[in-house]
Amino acid sequence: MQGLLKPGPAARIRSSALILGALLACSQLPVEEPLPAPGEPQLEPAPDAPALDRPNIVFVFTDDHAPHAISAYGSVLNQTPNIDRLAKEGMLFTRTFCGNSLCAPSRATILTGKHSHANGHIDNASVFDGSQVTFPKLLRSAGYQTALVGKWHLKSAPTGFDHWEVLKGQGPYYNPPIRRAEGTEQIEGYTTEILTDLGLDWLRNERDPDKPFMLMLQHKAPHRRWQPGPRELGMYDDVQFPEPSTLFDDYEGRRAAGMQEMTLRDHMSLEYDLKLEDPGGLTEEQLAAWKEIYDPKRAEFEELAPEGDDLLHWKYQRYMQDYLACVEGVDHQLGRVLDYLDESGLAENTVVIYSSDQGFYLGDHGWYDKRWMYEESLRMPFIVRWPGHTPPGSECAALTQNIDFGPTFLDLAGVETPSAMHGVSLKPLLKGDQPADWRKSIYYHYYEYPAVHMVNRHYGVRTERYKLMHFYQLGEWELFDLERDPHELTNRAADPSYAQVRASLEKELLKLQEQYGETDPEGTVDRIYPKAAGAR
Ligand SMILES: [Ca+2]
Repeated sequence: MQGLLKPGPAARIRSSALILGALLACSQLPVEEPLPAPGEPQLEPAPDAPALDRPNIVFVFTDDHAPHAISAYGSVLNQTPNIDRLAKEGMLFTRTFCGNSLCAPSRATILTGKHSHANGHIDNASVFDGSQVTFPKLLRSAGYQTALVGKWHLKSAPTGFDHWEVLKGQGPYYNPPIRRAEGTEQIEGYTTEILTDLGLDWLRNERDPDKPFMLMLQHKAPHRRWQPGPRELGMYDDVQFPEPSTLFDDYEGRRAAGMQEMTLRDHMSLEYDLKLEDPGGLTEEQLAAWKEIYDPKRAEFEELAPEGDDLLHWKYQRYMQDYLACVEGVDHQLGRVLDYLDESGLAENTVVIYSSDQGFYLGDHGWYDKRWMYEESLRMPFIVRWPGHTPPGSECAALTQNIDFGPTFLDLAGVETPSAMHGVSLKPLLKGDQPADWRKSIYYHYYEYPAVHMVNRHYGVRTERYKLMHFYQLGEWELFDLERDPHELTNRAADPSYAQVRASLEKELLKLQEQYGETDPEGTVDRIYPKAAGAR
């Protein structure tokens, strides 16, 4: 079944006028009024806002996929041909950052266009307040069909979607229970492939072809515990990966960094993370395929019995084999989505985005996981293909954040962004124009402490060149000159030659906290969890 009409040359010439018309029409929508709950009839698009000219949006979103494991971002570890294809045909953002490097908070920020303290979802223990204004709700009110497939992770039932089917919690890599409004169904197979099947099935068979659509296809992979699919099992077994230069970091001058519990050396589990034990939940057939690959690895480990630095070298290689095989699964499945868009004729009027909720440590600083404002976990991959608009193969280095995703999707649909959202539309950037008054810094705040991995709470500011972080529970400041010290190994906070830089960054940080309304940053946790204050 054909979806949206493929506009011919004449239609394309008219499209900008129609988009403007749609924008004017939609800008009159009273966005603060109650929005339809799931299942309720949605508003019809205004008569002068022809649905066929508004672009569809396909948001392919993964979990914990660091940009430095994407070849378009210069990975020295792996190839990601399908993500690279998107970059070749669209725009790759080199400075897109999360505001709080954690799974659920990043998702809540994307939905609401607000930093964590304002949407209330400051950590993974939070329950998302689904009554908030979100970009899917606004798109739905403007006549878009909205669908969510995959990892949700926000505990409360999804709101703002015509169609949703999500993993329960984190979801497993194999045989996932899929939660829908009408109940839960377990589907046999590999989760990355199943979610893609479900997303494609909705595109092919379930949506209304007369309306524009927005699909969020959100994978579990490559989240911990990194279980490759049948197609990718063992694919990197003969590869020796280059180690990051900071694998043996001693955290000198960075007290908080020395206090965490997320090193490959001491905290990555041989049994759970590196599969010296078989994972549960596999069918007989899946387990047989698994054991064929992993039993020899176990035998090799027992024979080598590595210790000390040798064990760290061994762990890094095993970690990368599994993590990158999960990435390969994601990349392969993205290829299926891109192929379908081509075959169906939808590609021409569909904006495709590839992103992930935050970056990740791939042995950098000796770590796995995320949470820190250091570069590897602060960065998000963000690649956008908007046919006829994004210059193919282009790069954008403007400072951008996950608060901007929602406003951008709204703008693409001609819907006005509510002023309460912190983010701004990236549409001018997508067309190759950077406004002269574009932001000069981004804000960050991580709250989940004490908790797994024991990363202290911190907030901070990053400009194009510098980063200032405040670990306020420790009274510690860190300042990095990213131009001279891209791996953030030398803390300049107390360096007199950086005193002026620090003063200016402190001022910028205060400015951002005022702008975003986090005027009591050290009290945010107590405000959001008044009863648990002190216990968290
Ligand atoms: Ca994540």
